[in-house]
Amino acid sequence: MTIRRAPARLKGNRRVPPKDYTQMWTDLGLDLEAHAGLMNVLGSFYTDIYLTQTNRPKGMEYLDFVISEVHGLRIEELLAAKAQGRKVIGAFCLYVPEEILIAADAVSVGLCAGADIGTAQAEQVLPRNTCALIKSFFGFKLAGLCPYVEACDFVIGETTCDGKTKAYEIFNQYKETFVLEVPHTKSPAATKLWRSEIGRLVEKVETAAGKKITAANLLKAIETVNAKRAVLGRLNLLRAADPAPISGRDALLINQVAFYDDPVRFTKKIGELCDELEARVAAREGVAPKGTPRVLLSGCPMAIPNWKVPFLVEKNGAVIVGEESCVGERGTRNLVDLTGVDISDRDAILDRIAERYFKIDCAVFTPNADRNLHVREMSARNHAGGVIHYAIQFCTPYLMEAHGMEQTAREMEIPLLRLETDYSMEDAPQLETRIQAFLEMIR
Ligand code: BJ8
Repeated sequence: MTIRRAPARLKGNRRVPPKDYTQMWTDLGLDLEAHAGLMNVLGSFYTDIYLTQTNRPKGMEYLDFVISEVHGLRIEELLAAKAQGRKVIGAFCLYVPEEILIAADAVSVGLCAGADIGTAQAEQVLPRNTCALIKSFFGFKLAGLCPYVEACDFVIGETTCDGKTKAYEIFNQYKETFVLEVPHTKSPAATKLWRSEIGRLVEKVETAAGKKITAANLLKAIETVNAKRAVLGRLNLLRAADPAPISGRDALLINQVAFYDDPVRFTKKIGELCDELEARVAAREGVAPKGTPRVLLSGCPMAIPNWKVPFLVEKNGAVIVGEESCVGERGTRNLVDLTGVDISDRDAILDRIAERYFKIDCAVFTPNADRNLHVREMSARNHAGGVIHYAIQFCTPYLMEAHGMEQTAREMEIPLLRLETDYSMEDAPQLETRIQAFLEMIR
């Protein structure tokens, strides 16, 4: 995405003007006109939502830079990796273990999309009452808008919600899609099935990458991904401070970029940002005054550039202090724990990877009490005065779980606001009115 008022690119310490990637996008088969339209819309969106914030941490300049090059430099990096014989593998869900892809020296990229551009094309294939997230990734492919999908050698889908499960059958006609079977309970039989699916994924990745996934490679990959999750965990803890050292918008952006960026570079940069935030906390500095109403977001993932609700919340004088979401703590809590494992035993290491991923509390599971527990923990830890439950329209699993979340919020004696929306901006005024009324309750 080339953003309006894009920061210059950095080469060493030198700033160089933005580069022209037209040839690369043409070679990838993008629809240049549609893509330019997307970049313009996203550019002004980013400027309005992000660059107008005041008192942002300096470390966010790295994120501005990454976003300014998200369809440029990062794609060049992926193509360079491919030129060296590495595979680029895309995924749409948290249940796909990055460690397995990285252990095969592949590059792992997150592919969910958060814009309603391409919806018309998606609706020619999918029912209209499909959730916006599915229509978005589908529409991006059909409209020739996503260089990530085009750069991928293949993508990995999963049997989570019905919409995604069925959409991948069709998506496979446009891009090779390997589907991982995710059970919907955590019974002993389901746990066994999940472990066997991890084995099937290992075989698929090994064959595609032409590389054996060894115990040693897995250990190195686990170290990389654990470090990335640990730094995001550190960021989440720092948000307990009042005044909050970073906005929810910026924290969300960091979590979004975590799906695209090189993991080692990302970890280093976010570590530096956390150092800065620690100094802010010590100096009692923040992005909003002490005592600003604090909100926890809980629900469906918010993929780039789905920033509508966080923007409306913070624009109206609150600060978001946590995301109980796949683009947030649901995706980053729990490291792969190798305690007591024979580190030369590949199967034992894979067991631990399977265990870590099976702890994820997506609403497609039943029962799913852990999610309520996590909302309690996060609200208490980061001192949220209220919870906003965010569900994408037509997302049955999260819409259903809103009921239990209301009960949890009642037990915590904090208010909860249920929002159901899509990726369009049409409902922004109504959402804003409801958010304003909600914030009055927690001031
Ligand atoms: S682990 S939340 S990334 S499945 S919003 S497509 S659930 S109808 S994105 Fe998800 Fe994996 Fe679960 Fe996370 Fe379906 Fe709902 Fe749409 Fe969704």
